[in-house]
Amino acid sequence: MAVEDERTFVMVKPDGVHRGLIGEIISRLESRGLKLVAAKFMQIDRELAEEHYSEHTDKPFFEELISFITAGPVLAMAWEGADATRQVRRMMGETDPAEAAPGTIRGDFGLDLGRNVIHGADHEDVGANERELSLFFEPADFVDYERNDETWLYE
Ligand code: D4T
Repeated sequence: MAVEDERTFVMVKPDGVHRGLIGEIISRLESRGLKLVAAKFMQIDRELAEEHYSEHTDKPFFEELISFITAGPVLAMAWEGADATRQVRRMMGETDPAEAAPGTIRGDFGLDLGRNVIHGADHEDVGANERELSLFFEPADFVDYERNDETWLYE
């Protein structure tokens, strides 16, 4: 069984939570074969938001981004699977929901760049997963188990 488990950080943003999309999003990731290994339903404070989005500090949309991500609860998660980071990004679609392909999460559930429902660590930024996972989780938060269907998910 070639399970090259890669662990990736995913978050349902406040718009996704308020719009009742948590179940839909988890369902898509689960059905794809990814494995949920940590989850935290929480309110992000300003300090964590600024740290999480530190790469955007100087961008004109930074303040709006911070107030949006702290405006309601989020569901922070860690998912594992082969090529997990890139596969989650593909399932999310383009950053701007208006450009995201139908069939992707943003393409099916969003219309506005500032309300794009979901975050996933950037697969082109090699340190992103480690950085973001450690911002939101302690090592003990990750649950080690095998999905019962792994034999049928991976050759
Ligand atoms: P996140 O980080 O939220 O998963 O989005 P992406 O990884 O797909 O995209 P990003 O880091 O470039 O943007 C972060 C966040 O900022 C919002 N945003 C972005 C915005 O409000 N206005 C903008 O012009 C841009 C580029 C949307 C996502």
